[in-house]
Amino acid sequence: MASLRKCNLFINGKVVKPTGGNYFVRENPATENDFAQIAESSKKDVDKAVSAAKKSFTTWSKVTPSDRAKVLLKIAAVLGKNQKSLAHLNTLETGKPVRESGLVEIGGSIKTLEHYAGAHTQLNGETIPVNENQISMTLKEPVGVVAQIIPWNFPLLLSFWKIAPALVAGCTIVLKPAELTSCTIFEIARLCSKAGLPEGVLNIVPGKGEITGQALVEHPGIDKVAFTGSTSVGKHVMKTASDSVKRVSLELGGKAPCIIFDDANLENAVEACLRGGFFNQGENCTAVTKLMLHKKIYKKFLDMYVKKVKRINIGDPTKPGTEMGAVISKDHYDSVLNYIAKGKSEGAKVVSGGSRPSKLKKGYFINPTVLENVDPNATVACDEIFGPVVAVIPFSTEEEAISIANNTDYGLAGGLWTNDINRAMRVAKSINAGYLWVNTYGGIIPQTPYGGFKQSGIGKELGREGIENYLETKCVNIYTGDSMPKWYKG
Ligand code: TAP
Repeated sequence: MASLRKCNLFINGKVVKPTGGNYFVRENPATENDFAQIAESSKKDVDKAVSAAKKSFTTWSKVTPSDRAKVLLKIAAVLGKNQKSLAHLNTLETGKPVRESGLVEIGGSIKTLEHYAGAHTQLNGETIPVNENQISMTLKEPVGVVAQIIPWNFPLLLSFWKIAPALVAGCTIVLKPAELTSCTIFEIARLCSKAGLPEGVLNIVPGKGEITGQALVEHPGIDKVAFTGSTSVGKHVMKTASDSVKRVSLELGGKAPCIIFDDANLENAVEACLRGGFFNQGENCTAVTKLMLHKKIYKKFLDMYVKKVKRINIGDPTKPGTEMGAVISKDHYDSVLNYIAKGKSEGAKVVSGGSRPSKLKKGYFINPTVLENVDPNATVACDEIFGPVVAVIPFSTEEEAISIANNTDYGLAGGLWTNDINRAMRVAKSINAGYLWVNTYGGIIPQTPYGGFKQSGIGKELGREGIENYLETKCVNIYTGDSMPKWYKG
């Protein structure tokens, strides 16, 4: 135990031990070796973190937006300086290839910080012409102390999608990382302090969802909850937050369709759908999991695709050349393999993968898996598997494609490939999801608003909308007339 990395709490600018003294052990999913001890924050710890955030709100909310932006840029610079070591740590706790940790988790976090530093100029309200004796104006005010709850698939990037806009808006934060991936964000909190973030502005409380997360969502000192995670936990969070009418934004699960029409550029589509399906081991809420192929190009596309899927280099995620790593945990590994078995039992044919790679004896590795001829109502076509499993579904007409794409309670993301611009617009308007790609797939950039329809969530992150999550709009009405019109006669 003594040699394990220790991940504690970060409250009021200081590293703090959990009040109950409890830790749980996290293993490295690629080696199955114990890797870190993670603090279990109690209700008392959550109280302390919320008090620190509340106290610092009185000063941070008054710092000018341009000075807040300077701090964001300093944090971005510190992340850049430590990119290599942070990427390594991120890979140890997630199992993802270090290339993805560096480029996407750390690189994407830096871009998000830089984008929101620029957004400090967008905190303006407006003036509204009412009548000659009244000026009405809106003021944009920080919402207050926010709870941010993060899943394990992109522990850093998804943290900064929330941290950056909240900070520039003037909010203070208590963040709960996923219990499986708390180490990198804990390191970052320390780096943020070094970069000049005042104490108490960003507090980190690692721990279990049902204890630490629950205490945070219930806490009367929290003004807003920003949650990313599964739809089932999201529903519970929304119910809990309703007791005190906390503001809530939810980024939840997905089951993204990607439709390839018969006039598409197949080479490009194959390339993008590879990344779309297997990037981050498929542990990605926008992963292409319903790959829908027009019957005319079904065989040609599938042959090209499967050939490339089989060449994906899976293995030790700390090596720079590795293209796919391990899934997050033993439980998740079992769940993904169960879905593959279910797919087979419901009639799908495995044309690639389907099991762990024989060359890898330890670690939660699953070969990139393609299931073909999947019925649109089969379990693997409807449930979010959240692993390296792509269900291939044939279709004949545009109407049929749209109907299969929308045959889900989710509505997060999707893609379509065609060289017919009219069809592209028609289909894009018909897909009931919040974030679409046409003739490309994947890559969510901070300038664009991202969020789900239906049971994939409420609200948007990123873009201009992302900052609105952390602002209240106050309307101030000023009377400028000389005498007050009479309402009563007397
Ligand atoms: P969840 O199991 O829902 O966990 C998400 C977070 O909620 C974790 O930090 C978890 O804590 C915490 N939590 C659990 N119970 C809670 C409670 N009662 N009160 C407050 N917080 C609680 O999701 P996951 O397995 O980590 O992540 C995978 C899911 O996230 C997938 O459905 C995926 O689609 C979704 N996701 C969505 C997006 C967007 S942007 N839409 C992005 C990434 C992932 P512990 O883990 O510590 O228990």
